[in-house]
Amino acid sequence: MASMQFPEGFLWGAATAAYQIEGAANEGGRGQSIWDTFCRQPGRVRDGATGEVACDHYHRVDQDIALMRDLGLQAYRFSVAWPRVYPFGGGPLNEEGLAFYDRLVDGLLDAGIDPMMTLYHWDLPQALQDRGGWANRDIVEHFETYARTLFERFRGRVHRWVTLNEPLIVSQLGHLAGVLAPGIRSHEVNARVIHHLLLAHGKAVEMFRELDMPGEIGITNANTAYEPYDESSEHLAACELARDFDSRLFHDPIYGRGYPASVHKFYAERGAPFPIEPGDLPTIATPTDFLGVNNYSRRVVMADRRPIGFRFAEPTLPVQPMGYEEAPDSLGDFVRWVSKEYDSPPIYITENGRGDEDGTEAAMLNDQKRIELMRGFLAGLHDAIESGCDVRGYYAWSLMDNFEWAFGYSKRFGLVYTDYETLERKPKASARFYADVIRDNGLTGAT
Ligand code: GCO
Repeated sequence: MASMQFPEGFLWGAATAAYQIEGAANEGGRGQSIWDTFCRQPGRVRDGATGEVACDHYHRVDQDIALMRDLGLQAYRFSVAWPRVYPFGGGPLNEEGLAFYDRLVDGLLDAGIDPMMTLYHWDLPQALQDRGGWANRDIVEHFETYARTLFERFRGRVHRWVTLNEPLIVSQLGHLAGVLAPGIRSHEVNARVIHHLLLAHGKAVEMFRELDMPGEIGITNANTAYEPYDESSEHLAACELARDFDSRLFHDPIYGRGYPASVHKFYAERGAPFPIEPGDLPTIATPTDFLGVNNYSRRVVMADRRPIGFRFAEPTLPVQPMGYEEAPDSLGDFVRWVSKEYDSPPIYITENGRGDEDGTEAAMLNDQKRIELMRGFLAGLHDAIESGCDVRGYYAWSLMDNFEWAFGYSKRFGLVYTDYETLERKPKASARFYADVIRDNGLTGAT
């Protein structure tokens, strides 16, 4: 393979999220989150798994930072558990929770690793859910209080901030399909959730500016690269519709275009219009500094009259344990699409990777399929950058195997293997591959 050098200063990192790795769910003054509740409900999570221990990162933070340093990571994306900071959502602040993140951030800085902090990666305090959660407009104010606390505390130490992780998944899978916490299935609730997520994001960005925070702020969206089944006008139109309901729903409002007309109409027709109040859309469109892009795969889209006007074609590429097509081009393709659609925003790839079905330790450690797919993703990303897309960094999902939400511990996304009995961490073949990528700032013949 020809050598593929990434731009100078390109940032190489890995990502995790609080509920997926921290454990210590009942320690340090942490309150309950909607994920603690969801995991306790029979049948919600595979094998009845919970995040109570997870990777026990809460107790092993120093060791995990040393691991990152050994891999040569330049950056690390993590999320803060809202219920560690405000155990009841609003109300009293838990200093012990903040102290944990002090230790993490200071440890990263000492190790020369750039911290990227995500404010919300799905673990809403249960106390707020009890008052309607994201469907209740009051949540926006609680989110502002929480964001302000973190901005003030970590000002000057954290330079890259992500407001929300994947609001599309929070809404669609949490409030429409009901397969993730809080497990609700309602168009009416979902329309409210979508709007309040976006509004909370916008308010946090406004506050970041008001506080004159040093650094950068953006949002991380979930993305699929959509391809039309063929170039016929009906399939092309169906593909655009899929993009409306998925990509444009959480990008258009942020880039000042309001909600896509097709999605607006869909919810209005179901008696569930977006609860937009005067001033909301400009707040949501407060300019950000970068766009966080998560991408794992693609979908081929066909026209279909029911229910919305499109459906997904049967996979033609090999299918991974997560059900995703093994589609190495999807990352570069999506980056090209989003760059063209929204006038080339600066981008960080905030997640990208591959999940294995749990198996023997030896098989998990020799993760050649992950290496092969990462190589393909990175080659496609390199092409997109060569063609002018402004991509500034890449965070692999994930640093280590962890709690994969409703799949429990049955799927392994880590560069590092987690032994859930001993909690020992062991770098996989992909960790060594990735360490070489970082050292060489790209793919060389050797990697
Ligand atoms: C997401 C979440 C991660 C997942 C990862 C693998 O993108 O869904 O941010 O928490 O673990 O994507 O499915």
